[in-house]
Amino acid sequence: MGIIEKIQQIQEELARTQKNKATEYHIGLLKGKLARYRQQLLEPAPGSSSSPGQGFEVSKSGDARVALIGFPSVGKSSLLSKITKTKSEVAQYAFTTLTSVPGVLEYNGAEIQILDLPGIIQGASEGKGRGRQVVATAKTADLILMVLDATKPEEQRVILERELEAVGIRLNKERPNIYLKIKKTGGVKFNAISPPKYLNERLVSDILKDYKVHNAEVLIRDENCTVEDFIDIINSSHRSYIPCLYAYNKIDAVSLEEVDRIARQPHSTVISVAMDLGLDDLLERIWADLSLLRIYTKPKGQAPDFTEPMVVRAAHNSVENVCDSIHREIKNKFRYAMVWGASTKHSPQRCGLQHRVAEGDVITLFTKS
Ligand SMILES: Nc1nc2c(ncn2[C@@H]2O[C@H](COP(=O)(O)OP(=O)(O)OP(=O)(O)O)[C@@H](O)[C@H]2O)c(=O)[nH]1
Ligand SMILES: [Mg+2]
Repeated sequence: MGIIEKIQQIQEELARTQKNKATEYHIGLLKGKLARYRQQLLEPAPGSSSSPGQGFEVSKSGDARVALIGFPSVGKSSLLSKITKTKSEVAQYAFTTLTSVPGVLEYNGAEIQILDLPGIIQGASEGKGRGRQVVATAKTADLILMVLDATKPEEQRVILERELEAVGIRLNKERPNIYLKIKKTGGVKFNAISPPKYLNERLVSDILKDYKVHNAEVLIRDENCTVEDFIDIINSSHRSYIPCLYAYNKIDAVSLEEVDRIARQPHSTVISVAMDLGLDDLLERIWADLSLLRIYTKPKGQAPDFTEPMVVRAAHNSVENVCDSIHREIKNKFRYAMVWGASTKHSPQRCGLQHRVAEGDVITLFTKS
């Protein structure tokens, strides 16, 4: 039996099995197996040198990358052509775009790479169309901008979410708070900070066994962690936690009430590329979801240049990160930094490499000559 048949078999069994306390354990094991086969499916066949993204990957540039993911003809290329200087072919028929087309969005002094991609459909993650390459590229993005047709909003969103999930992308979700360390001996040691609602020692050990892990330390730090969360932790090298913004395009084609309803959904924004509606708001939302900070460097004895910010990620905002984004060698010569702004108690404040900067801070680096 091939992997696809095995996957189908498990999916059928999951569909037939009623969810209740008695079947919880069995369902958990099935889910673990399913994730393992899905992973095998995504790995290139032994002997073939091609990775799923090959011949497709555009090199990363700028301060961040946003991938446009959506069904054919929802207006991805129209959007790229509108918000960047790049022109990507637009047409009425499906599958107009056949490869990835990068453009640059200049915003708040940052350069944000926007990747227009071919449309994807149900089955993309299993290799339909250029789906495999598209979802593999999506995995490299700092933000997924899911472009949806406002005339069929839910149906497209649910299918695309499922396709991205299938390749290990987790949208708008934090990495589950579970500690797992695989060991050489000692069996499975199971601990939890408070009694987990959906996990127990037997289930966790048996899922691990299916992955041929017999010795490990497991600590469930959050009682709400699910079986899916635990499976994600086992497969953590194949999981990407990426923020996602849903952009509903073509609102010129639906009623005001419908626009209002869609706009209230979480992580959602409504636009009409054709009618130029909602685009400023969209850019603001992209910026916010990327969590970028603007830092201004001030040469000693001169005024800072507020026209040219340095852009750093909110998650990597130490003075050391600032040094690294200027030059690889700088931190070796680092003595201290003077920082003005929201991150300091008084301005200026003398700071070390570990200090974390905030949006709008001004910084001067003092180095050994
Ligand atoms: N009514 C309406 N039509 C739009 C809007 N934006 C784009 N379109 C039309 O939708 C069609 C498809 O646009 P594209 O930008 O090529 O769509 P795509 O998502 O890039 O499609 P693929 O490359 O095939 O995946 C074109 O005829 C556009 O003119 C909009 O806001 N409103
Ligand atoms: Mg296109």
